[in-house]
Amino acid sequence: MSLLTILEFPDPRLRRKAAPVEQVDDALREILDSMIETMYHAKGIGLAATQVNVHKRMLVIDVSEDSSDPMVFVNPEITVLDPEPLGHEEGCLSVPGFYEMVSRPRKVRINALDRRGEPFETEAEGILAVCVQHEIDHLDGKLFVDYVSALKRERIKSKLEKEHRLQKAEASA
Ligand code: GNR
Ligand code: NI
Repeated sequence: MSLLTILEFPDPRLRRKAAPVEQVDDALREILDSMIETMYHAKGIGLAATQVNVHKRMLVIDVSEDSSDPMVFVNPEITVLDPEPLGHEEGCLSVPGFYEMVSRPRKVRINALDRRGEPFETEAEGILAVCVQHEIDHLDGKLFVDYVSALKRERIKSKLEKEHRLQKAEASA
């Protein structure tokens, strides 16, 4: 297991569309375990492979209080069970320091493969529904800032670009 680097907006690699996983093998499980470690280290409740520059359809989530319930979803598909929009303040490890209200369907069914490659199905509401939709967006190259106004998005982009310039300058000093 190892800590992976999380890409940050507006990195164009966050816009790539992830390809379906063909085989759930030890090499894939190794990446999934590193993703779980990286998610806990960054204090996130979810992480999509796209965010660590792996362009495969898989994600990890842990919405438990005590980081005791890591969930793995490979090739996830969602079906909306209740389209009634639920607004939730969202953040993203790829957009550090910014939080915005996003509305999404409040209840979904998730079909996916588990870490053994076995299909499973589960229903999600509340923060799990929010998070799984946020993560699947990542696999499609979409970010929560795409749901806010262009003006807000541009402001966030400028601030993060400035931060990245400062980080680069510090690193080379
Ligand atoms: O850690 C995270 N918290 C969060 C809060 C509200 C809505 C979505 C999220 S996901 C985010 C981690 C992340 O960026 N996953 O892609
Ligand atoms: Ni995110």
